[in-house]
Amino acid sequence: MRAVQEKKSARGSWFLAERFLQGLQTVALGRNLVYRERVGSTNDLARELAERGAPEGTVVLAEVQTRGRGRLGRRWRSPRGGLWFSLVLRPDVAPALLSGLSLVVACAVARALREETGAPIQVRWPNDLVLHDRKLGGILVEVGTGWVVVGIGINVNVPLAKLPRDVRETATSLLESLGHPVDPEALLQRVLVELEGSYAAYRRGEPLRREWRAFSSLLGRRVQILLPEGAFEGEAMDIDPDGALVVRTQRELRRVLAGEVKVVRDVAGEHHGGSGD
Ligand code: BT5
Repeated sequence: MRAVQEKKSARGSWFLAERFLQGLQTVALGRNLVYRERVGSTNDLARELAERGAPEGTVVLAEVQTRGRGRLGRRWRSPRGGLWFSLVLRPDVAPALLSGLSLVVACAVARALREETGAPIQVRWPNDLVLHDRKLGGILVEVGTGWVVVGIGINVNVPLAKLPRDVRETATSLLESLGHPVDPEALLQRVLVELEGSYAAYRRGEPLRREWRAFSSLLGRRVQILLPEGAFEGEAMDIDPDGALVVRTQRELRRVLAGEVKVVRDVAGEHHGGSGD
């Protein structure tokens, strides 16, 4: 990949729209690009634009978010050095299929990051990008009438010292893991290309389960599932065609469509291959 050179604008930004668009190899994703050096949340701005008719594929990119959001109103820390962006999509798929969208996106991003860096990035069901079990990024899917906004946050050149202590304990960045900075512009171009391909396959209804399993950081491991109604433990067995996590407890197999997962410890001596759809 391209090395990081001194490609800085007057304000110290790494992003130059003209150069970015010239090197972008997508048909639609990112062709309409809204860049802000600083914004509350790219998801909020993308939602506003989606409501006002922004075309599918619109990307909202910011260098710093002051009110970055995670799921369930949690905060997403977004200092300079990360890739913080949102896509406006208008998928014409059955609402039931939308639950799989964050996995589709997470796998496409993981694939792009692997190709660009060679690092063994995985997806921790349902929406985390992880590297050696530490959180490298997250996906936030928000659904409105006639639009879906997909927010993607990746700790690219973020020094861990820029994250608060509690986040630092479980997070990582490419800078921290690889020991050198990565060109965010080339990374974003690659992510958009991979996303465009996966999104097209998803819209055609193609099975993407093989990839979900191959990228999963959870299969074969002992996990704790946290649900609003309580927690339970079991072994993560599979991801089903709808994108639900299948967990074997002592008594039964349970399908989990949404929730929080923690790895408890590895199940010794068991191997679960990721074959078949
Ligand atoms: C997510 O939420 O992982 C979704 C994050 C989506 C962020 C993108 S950035 C562009 C777009 N605009 C937005 O406003 N959001 C999207 P969740 O699974 O709820 O995880 C949130 C938790 O991750 C927090 O409670 C922290 O513990 C942790 N966290 C916060 N900032 C982090 C960071 N930079 N790196 C790693 N972990 C972080």
